[in-house]
Amino acid sequence: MPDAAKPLSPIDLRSDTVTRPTPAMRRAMAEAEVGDDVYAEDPTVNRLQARAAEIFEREAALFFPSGSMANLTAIKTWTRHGTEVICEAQAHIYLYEMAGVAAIAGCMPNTVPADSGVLTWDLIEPAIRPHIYYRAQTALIELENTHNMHGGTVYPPEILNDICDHAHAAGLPVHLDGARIFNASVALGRSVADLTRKVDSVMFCLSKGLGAPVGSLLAGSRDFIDKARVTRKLLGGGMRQAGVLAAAGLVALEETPKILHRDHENARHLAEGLARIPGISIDPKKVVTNILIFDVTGTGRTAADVCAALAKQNVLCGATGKHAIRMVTHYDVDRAAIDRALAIVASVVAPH
Ligand code: TLP
Repeated sequence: MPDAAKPLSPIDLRSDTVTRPTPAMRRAMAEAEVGDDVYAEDPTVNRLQARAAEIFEREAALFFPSGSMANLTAIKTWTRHGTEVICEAQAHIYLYEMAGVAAIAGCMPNTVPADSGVLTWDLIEPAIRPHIYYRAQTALIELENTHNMHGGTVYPPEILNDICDHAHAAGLPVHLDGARIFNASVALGRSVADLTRKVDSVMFCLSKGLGAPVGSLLAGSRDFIDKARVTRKLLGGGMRQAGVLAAAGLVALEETPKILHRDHENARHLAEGLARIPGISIDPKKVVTNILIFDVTGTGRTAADVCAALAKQNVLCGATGKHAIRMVTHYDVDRAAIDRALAIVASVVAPH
């Protein structure tokens, strides 16, 4: 078939979760040494956990099948039924984790809206419940870095550290949903250990921009991780020969952070192109990592309608509001594909 007639593969900007494992990851999976991880005998899982603990400069880390299970495990380990968890109003744990905070951990989310998703102590403090026996008690503060639904925004480290200092003085632990903490690290030019030093536990995903097929880790003190292992088993997350997954995770952890900057450059380029299309509004300066959310009100169409029209042209993305669309860059979408996507968006939203 001549090239021109070959259908182009979809440009999948729905999420960085769509990345396929690289040949190096697949090789590592095929060759992985394995054992039963419920007995803590899988050498590859143990290696991944030790390496994650080392990178985050923590005593221990624990491997999970998903970020949602790792967040839920942390929340359930830090809290008791009938207590409250403070989080940002568009936090992933609040919007996209099946109300697990309430349904399984038995906690009430106490949500606090923040510009760009970045909470400050001034916003958090009034949400802390007074120590009165007839009030549900605040048990945990949860933060998200980068913040997904605010367009991949990054916490200024001094703000995050200040929240932790005040929380600790108030006797409260802080859990960080760092699904994309490596993106924050690349955007700020600071190590993940540095950015997460003061939080009591941190979750990060191998299966987002880092490109592994499966897996997230929870890192913290030895005592906390020992307790989290019990919670993980309670949730059904004890895995057996999980080394085949951890092997890909190790490759992702060592190799992909070095190239994440390309995703950020592509996201900024995409945002700049979108900002030039009549009817679309986005501030490219606010796009600092690999997620962008733009508004299509000016096109006179809904986000769902624009996404459906784009899908017909092989550009995949998702509506996050009536007029809001999210696109996420990752290593399976290169600059040429971004330029192709921009041309298609321009033609789809152009008045007929
Ligand atoms: N996010 C997914 C969707 O669920 C929205 C995505 O496509 O971005 N924390 C954050 C900040 C996340 O963005 C996600 C996944 C998770 C946790 C959960 O991770 P998984 O999907 O592994 O359970």
